[in-house]
Amino acid sequence: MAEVSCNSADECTPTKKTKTERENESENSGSIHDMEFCLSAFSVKKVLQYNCMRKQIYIEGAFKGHEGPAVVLLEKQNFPDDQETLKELFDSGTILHKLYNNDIYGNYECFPLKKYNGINATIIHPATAKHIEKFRRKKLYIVDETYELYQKITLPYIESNSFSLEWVHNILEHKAEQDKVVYENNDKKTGFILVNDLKWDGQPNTLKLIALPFQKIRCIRELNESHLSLLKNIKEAGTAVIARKFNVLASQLRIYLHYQPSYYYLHVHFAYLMFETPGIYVEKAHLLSTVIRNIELMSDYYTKAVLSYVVAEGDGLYTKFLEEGIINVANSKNTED
Ligand code: G7M
Repeated sequence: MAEVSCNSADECTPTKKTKTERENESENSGSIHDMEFCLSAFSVKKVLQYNCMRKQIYIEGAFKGHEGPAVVLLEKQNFPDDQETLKELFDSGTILHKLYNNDIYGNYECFPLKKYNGINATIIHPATAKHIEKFRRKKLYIVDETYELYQKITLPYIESNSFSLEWVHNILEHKAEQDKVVYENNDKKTGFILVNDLKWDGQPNTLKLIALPFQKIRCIRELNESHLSLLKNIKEAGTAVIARKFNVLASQLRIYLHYQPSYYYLHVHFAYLMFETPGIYVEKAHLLSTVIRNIELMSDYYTKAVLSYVVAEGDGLYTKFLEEGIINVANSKNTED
């Protein structure tokens, strides 16, 4: 991609030139990616999402002279961690401004060399309404689901709206991803397949696998004493094979189930403990060891427990809980618009 550097709209020759060329034409309807442009042509309409943990901002706006909305995602880059590059980061060209100090603690603002100041920019243009909706930060609501609510609202909803489980059946029936299978035990009651998670890039520090049982169970709400041997086998055989093949100890693994999951075919996640993968929050992840212990203490634990989870504004389950008055937004103050 050609580098376009400009400090102000006036300095931005590539855009001016293309604009001049088009002066007698109607506003351009093609994508900006087909020509040179600079960010000063972007006017901000709305911040769709701001994530301070990931250091990301999603902005909706438009490029002057280009038809249609655009979405710009800006994301701060990771720090280099190899010795050679770090040497350059601590270079005399790096500017340090002291903000304050107290005793042995000092707070500084630091401006590294330009090449370490980069921001990743993803630009979608022309963006569709679907893109804008996808990136718009939705309001989240906690639902404390009792077993009665599960039967009345959640179960009918998931029975009619779930994602297809074709990919799960393909793995269990050896029709797909066989090269990604790490372990298989085909006992009907306690057997399972351990397979690389679709999202795993194969790097040891992001290790992520999933165990798919041969027994068909929808989700943790259905678990009881009869499933203990299966759950224990998944834990023991899964950790043993991961230690053998990937040299990761059982004590370095986060082993959990999701409620609500994306796919209603019970599966167990095995992820490297130091990898903070999405979906490990308290309102979603249930540690396998806790699930096993809960059932040992009370066989029908999961038909008695309140399971809390998050629904996002506009989701199918959100709408159902709203209709039933379980989520009440009547007096909610809009804090983000
Ligand atoms: O949120 P939930 O617990 O349902 O997570 C499902 C997991 O299955 C995610 O971690 C996905 O990355 C993973 N996954 C989804 N699909 C469609 C596939 C697939 O086709 N193959 C494999 N190996 N993993 C998948």
